Amino acid sequence: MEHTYNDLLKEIGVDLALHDQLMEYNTRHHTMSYASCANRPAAMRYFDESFHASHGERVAEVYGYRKRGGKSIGTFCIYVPDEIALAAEVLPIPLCGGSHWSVDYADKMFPREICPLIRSTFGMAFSNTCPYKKLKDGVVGETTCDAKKKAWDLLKFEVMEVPQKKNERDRDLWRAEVRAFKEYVERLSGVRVIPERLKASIRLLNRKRQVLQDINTFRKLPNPPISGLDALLVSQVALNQDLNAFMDGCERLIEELHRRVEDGVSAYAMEGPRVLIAGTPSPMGNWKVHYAVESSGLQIVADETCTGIRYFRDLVDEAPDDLEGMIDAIADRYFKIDCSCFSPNTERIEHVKKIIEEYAIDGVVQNILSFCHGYNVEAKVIEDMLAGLGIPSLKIVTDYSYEDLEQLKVRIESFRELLNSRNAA
Ligand code: BJ8
Repeated sequence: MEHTYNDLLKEIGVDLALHDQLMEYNTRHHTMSYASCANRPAAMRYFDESFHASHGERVAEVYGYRKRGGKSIGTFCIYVPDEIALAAEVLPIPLCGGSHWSVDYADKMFPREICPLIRSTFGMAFSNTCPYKKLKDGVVGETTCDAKKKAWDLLKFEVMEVPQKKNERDRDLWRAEVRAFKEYVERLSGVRVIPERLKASIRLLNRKRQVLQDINTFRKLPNPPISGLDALLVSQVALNQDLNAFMDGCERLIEELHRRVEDGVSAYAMEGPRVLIAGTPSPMGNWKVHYAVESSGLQIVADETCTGIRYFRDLVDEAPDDLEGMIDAIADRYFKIDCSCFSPNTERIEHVKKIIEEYAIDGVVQNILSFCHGYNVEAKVIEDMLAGLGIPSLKIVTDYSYEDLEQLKVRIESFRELLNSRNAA
């Protein structure tokens, strides 16, 4: 384990001994998961390094930014509009945890019967192993699932109200919330959001999403040059690293993927059924289900999650030039996100159908985090829709621990056999 940043981590209140344990745990699972990949692009090195840098070099960058007077906020959900934060010179830091190592530390405040994403995130904060704990000037939660909503109450965070339906009056409420968020970040930094700055941040984040779309387009090919595990790592890194460095890393990857396609190089050693992962996100540290699926001979060619298509599918309309028009365009883009907290969530069904067609999906694995009632209940709607299309699906409800890995693999292998027999017929 590298100790280059220990002085800094200590200065910002990180418990070094526990932090070493956390990093040892995460590194072990990262190594195990990615050692299973047959043929990784060389350009993935940047993303592997970024996994470590998120607890070292990136921390130093954020620290330096704040030392120079910059402001930052912690966030937990892709509903928080980064464009507006950046236009007010506030750096958003997504804080969702994906490691099983920290979940028990959440007992200090939270019941055990809630989603591991929430427990892992706050377990890191309570054990003083989250390096960003003291590197922020505010925290913004959102009214998505019940567990998150109530967590924000306990912790007294700033909260954006995400409506639960998608009618016109809900859109108006959301537009008002986005305007309130603008005022919040302006107050925090003392920097007014002006049209020029907002336009620039809209373009920057559209470019970031476009780059992610470009990478994922390669996954539509019959022999994908990038695996599902690698595509997941790219999405995880997207949430933490410096934007320009991230996009440079993606450009290098795209160039290599083009070369691989020309040379007929696949990321997979053998052919296998093409699957879509649908459901809850897999933040940094959580590679379990992707590892179980791909090491069982399936190819994950798309992720219908917030660490996948849900994050980069929609761009902000760049046509408006006036401030109000731009804010509405941003609000409308985020309002298209099809989280299971919406009722009804018909857009999600249509989106899944579209992915199945575009990515030539043979089967769907619904990956649901334990105690995520929204995605778990909605899984039945997805399953019924898939049955109507003749697409087999497998629902996995699991947490971050690796205890059930072998059981998962047994279920996934029989799912692979089912898909293989259908493909052979
Ligand atoms: S837009 S999926 S990032 S809320 S998995 S904490 S929903 S109990 S993470 Fe999410 Fe925003 Fe929705 Fe995406 Fe709750 Fe479910 Fe846990 Fe979740």
